Order: sequence, then C-alpha cells, then structure tokens
Amino acid sequence: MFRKRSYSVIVVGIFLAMTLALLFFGSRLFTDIGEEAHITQENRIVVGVSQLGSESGWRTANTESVQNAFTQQHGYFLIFNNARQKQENQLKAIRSFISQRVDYIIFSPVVETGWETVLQEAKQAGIPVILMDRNVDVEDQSLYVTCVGSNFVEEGEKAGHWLEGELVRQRKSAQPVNIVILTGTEGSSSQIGRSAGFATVAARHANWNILEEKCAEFTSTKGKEVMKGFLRRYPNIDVVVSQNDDMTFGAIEAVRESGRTVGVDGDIMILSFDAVRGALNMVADGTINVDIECNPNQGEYLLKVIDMLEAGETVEKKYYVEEDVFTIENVTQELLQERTY
Ligand code: GYE
Repeated sequence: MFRKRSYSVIVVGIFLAMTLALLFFGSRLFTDIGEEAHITQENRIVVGVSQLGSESGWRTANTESVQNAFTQQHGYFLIFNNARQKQENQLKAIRSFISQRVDYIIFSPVVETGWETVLQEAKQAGIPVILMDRNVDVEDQSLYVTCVGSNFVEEGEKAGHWLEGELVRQRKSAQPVNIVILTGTEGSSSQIGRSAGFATVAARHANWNILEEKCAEFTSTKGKEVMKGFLRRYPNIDVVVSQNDDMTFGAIEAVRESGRTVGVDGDIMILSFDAVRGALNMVADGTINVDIECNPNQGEYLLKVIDMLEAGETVEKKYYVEEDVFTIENVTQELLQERTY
C-alpha cells in the first residue's frame, strides 16, 4: 500500500514537472523569434548580415571588419550568417532576417542575379537593405538603399593600365603577349567588373592575345588546378591575370611546379587583385608583379551609412571604398607591418 502510494506520488510529480516545463519552454517557442531578438537587444539597432562565404583571405578580413563594426559598444545587435557560397542559403538567411523583423539587412550577394523576389519581400516588410562588397542586378533600384563596395571595373582597368606601362618599360609593347585569366565566381560583381575593365584596355592592343579565361572560383585550390590546365595547353604564357590573391597563390605553385619562374625577374608576369598581406609580401620580394588593392574594411563605411539613415539623411546609391595599386616600388615595411589582414 505504502509502496503504491509513493509510486503514484512520483508519477504525479513527473507529470507536474513536465507540464511546467512545457508551459515554460512552450511559451518561449511560440514567442515570435523576432520579438525575442527585440527583447534581448533593447535599444540597440538590429542588423542581419548575410555573408556569402569564406572562400578567401579577403573574405575573412571583410567578415572581421563587419563583426568589429556592429558591436554592442557601437549600439548594435548583430545577427550574422555565413551562406557558404550558396545563393539559396543567402535567400534563407535574408528571409529569416525579415521574419525576425531586424532593423537593417546587409548582404554581400554571391552573384548579381536572382534577388528580386526576396528584396521585394524585404521592401514590403519595410526593412532597408544595404549591399556590401558586391552588387545586384535588379531593374527596380528602390529594392535596396545603397551599396558599399569597390569599383570593380576600375580595378580591372588598373590591371590593364599597369600592364600597358610595364610593356612599354620593357620595350615589349609591339611584340605578341600571351595572357591567361583566372576569373572569380562566375556572375559575381567582382568577376564581371574586373573582367570587363581589363577587357576594355586589352581591346586597345592588337598584340595582347588572351589565350583563355577560366573560372577558378576565387580559391587557391581551384587556382592551382586551372593554372595547371593552362600550362598544359599553352607552352608560351607571358602573363597571368588572377582575379584574387588566393587563386594567385595556387597559380604560382602550379607555375613553379612546371619548372617556370614568376614575377619581376621571372618567365611569367603575375597580376593579382586584393592585396592581402601574404600577397603584399610576395609583391615586396618580386614574386607578384602588381597587386590591385581591394579594400575589405567596409564595416566603418556601413556604420556611417546607417548613422546617416538613422538621422533621416539621404544617402548615395553607391559608396566606393578607397583602394591603391601595389608594386615592388611602393610596398614598404611599414605598410606590411600595419596591414591587419
Ligand atoms: O576579391 C575575393 C573574394 O567580391 C571583392 O571576393 C570580393 C572578392 C575578392 O572572395 O577574394
């Protein structure tokens, strides 16, 4: 009898505990996730950032810049998502930001097309969208407020202009020059712009033979693989244009393994983009001929833009970050030491 009673007390106890747990956690579950975000961050500005991936050193620096900008001390609550190179993941992240009713959506679009519907949804929800790094190709420009990033066409032209000057300097501007191009993620603003910019300069030179242009996805592994293919197909490459430093690192390995040399005193000229510290070291020692800088420190620019929007000011449709061109002449020890990425 005694035993039976204690057994039923335990059963009732467990039942009560489970009911209480259900009530507590259930109510939390049914709370709108958005409200939860709004409760936890009180007066802070809630920013949802969809980063496209972590394919390169540049991207890592860009992510750090954003995370250092949208901090609690600066008055922000940051919801960060890494899309791992997939547009569908970015679409999911943006939709979740909308349902969480964030104050701003910031994203770096992996490619330019395919954003209309989701941007329309953000607009209907009244959430301003700011593009970072890359751009979108949409007819309705009101679908985003502004874009903070680089002038990729100009970067491509800078590479072309540098090559023009260098060939004159080497008294080679009249002889055939064989060029291969490693391009970044197909359909991304950085790929489209850099290709177009370089192509306009190349079109002015009948002696520039572009042997092949091939996508290596902005990664070192792919850069090496694609470069190996180029070297197999073309025995007489003079110039490699590589649309980011990571691909350049891979390409240099491939050239060296083939028994040829690179850089200022080498067989093959290397033109790169980004100018991360590892690459600048290679500019300083003559391995890379020129590096067209692409500035990943966009966090501070984004902070300024949001400050303006919060103050009710009108913002420009595009803000370009400051960028330089580096060769062995202007990469100083001081610059290398100061470089944070
Ligand atoms: O050059 C590359 C990165 O869009 C500017 O993307 C960016 C490019 C950058 O992965 O390294």
